[in-house]
Formats: sequence, C-alpha cells, structure tokens
Amino acid sequence: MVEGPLDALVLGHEDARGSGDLASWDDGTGTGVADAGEAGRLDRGPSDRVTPRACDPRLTGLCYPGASSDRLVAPAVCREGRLRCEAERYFCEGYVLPSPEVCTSAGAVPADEDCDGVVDEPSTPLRADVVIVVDVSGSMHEELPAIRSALTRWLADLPQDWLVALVLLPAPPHDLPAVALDFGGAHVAASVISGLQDGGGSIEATYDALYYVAVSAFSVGERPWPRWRPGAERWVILVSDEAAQTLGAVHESLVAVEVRRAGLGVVLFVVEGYETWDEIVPAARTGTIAVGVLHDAGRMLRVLVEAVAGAPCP
Ligand SMILES: [Ca+2]
Ligand SMILES: [Ca+2]
Repeated sequence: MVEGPLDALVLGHEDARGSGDLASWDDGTGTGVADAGEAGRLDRGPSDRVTPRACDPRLTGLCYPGASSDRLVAPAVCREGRLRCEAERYFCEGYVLPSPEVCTSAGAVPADEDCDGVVDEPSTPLRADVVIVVDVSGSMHEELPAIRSALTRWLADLPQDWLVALVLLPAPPHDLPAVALDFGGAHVAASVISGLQDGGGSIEATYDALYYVAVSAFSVGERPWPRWRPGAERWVILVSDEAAQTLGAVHESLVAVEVRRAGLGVVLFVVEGYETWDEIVPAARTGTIAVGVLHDAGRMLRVLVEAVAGAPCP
C-alpha cells in the first residue's frame, strides 16, 4: 500500500537487465518520474529533477524505466521490475529494457527483443543519430585513405532521416577531442570526411571523447557536443589505432556506464592495443558492437553495414 502520492521520485537504471538507483536516472529523452498511483505502479511523466524523499519500505509496486510505448508481454522480452526501498532510496529491480532485434534461430521461440510489438523485423531504424569519432593523430596517416573511403561510401546509403556528427580526436592545436561537425545530413558529413587529413596531437583521449558524446551535455572549446534526438537510435563509430587514454579522470568504467545509460551502440575500428575495451564492449548494448580493422575499406564498409544498418531476418 502507498500512503500519500510519490510525486517526487526520479527513476534510475544501470543496465538493460538489472537494477537501478531511482534517484539518478535520465534516459536522454526526459526524466523518469514515479507516480505510484493506487496500484503502486510507476509511470512516466514530466517533472523537474528532484531529490527523492525517504522511501516507504512497504511500497513494492512494479516499475519500468524504459519508454511507455515498449511492449511488456511476450513475445516482447521487456519486463517490469519491482520497486525496492533500501537505505531510504528507491531501486527498480529485475526489469528488462529493449535491445536490438535479433533473428530467431532454428528451434528457438520467436522473441521481440526491441519490444516494438513486431518479431524479427528488419533492424534498420528509420531514424538514427550517428557520431563518427575519428583519430586524426599523425599515426593515422596511412589509415586515413581507407577510412575516408569506407565512411563516405557508407554515408552515401544511409536512410534520409539519419543525422551524422563528426568528432576529431585529437583536434589540434589542443589534445582535446572536438566536434568538427554537429548533427546534420549524411551527405554533409561525407563531404567533410572525404577531405579528412591527419593533424598531429600527442594524446588520443578516446575515453573523454566517448564520455562527452554519451552524456551530450558539455561544451569544449567553441563548439557544443552533439545533442541526441529523442527517439532516434544512437550510434558512435570510433576509429583509432591507439589504446584509449584520458586527459583527465575519465575511467573506462565511467565511460561504460554513460554509454549504457545513453543507449549508444558503438562500432569500434581499431588496429591493435585495445584490450582495455573489453570492459566497455560487453557493457554497452549487446550485439551492437563490432570490432573491425583499419586499412581495408571494403571490410570496414561491410562491418558498418552489418553492425549498424542491420539486415532482414531470413
Ligand atoms: Ca521487434
Ligand atoms: Ca527477434
């Protein structure tokens, strides 16, 4: 039973299948707010971010930090969680959020992984935001022709309502990564990328770049970081030949949390030395990450098409 309205509670989540601290969640499309109602079920609604007051341990209603449009019954895999009060904070436990649609394998029960009500539909979204993060340090000189070729060919075939932004890493004369192109049409991005040159810099602050892109709430230098459109799929294509570094204190676990929280799919193109990304890869959206190689434009293009655009189920 609920005594009094829970009108000052902000939902939180940690991952697609798990538990979340309800005091800190924002999915990038708004803030989840608990409105316990008579049944103790939490719904979404507009509200300012507020500090939760001490919770009622007797409240054990259902909660779901995903979109209100998500299907929550089979064949959809999304599920509500249970509200839990611990140490005067609310947690939502055991919920399942959407993941990319996966084709049903032989003998398996068909499932609607992205919880849109359709099973095994082609996974190419109509609307997506893509941030391309390219390492343009000097060591990338020999890799850039293949990168330019693969990316521009891929961009030429994107659906109309996909927007593309570009982040350079580093962006001389500083070692900071910087937004070279805010979200816009793919043809504009292709034009800029076709002229991409290596430009020095000594630190590849990959962690910083991915973190700032994920949180989408910082300004660095003169340009703001790209802002994601609500409702669009979110992708980061990251190309580098150097193990990830940070200029500050952006640890990879923090990157993993924010990438997951932002719902980013990450496609990673590397040469070598990325062992530390093992912690980030499984932490982001399952099944949306591919690790490809540089120098081979044809292979890069195939990886991009398969990883991001998807293909219809047989
Ligand atoms: Ca589906
Ligand atoms: Ca499926």
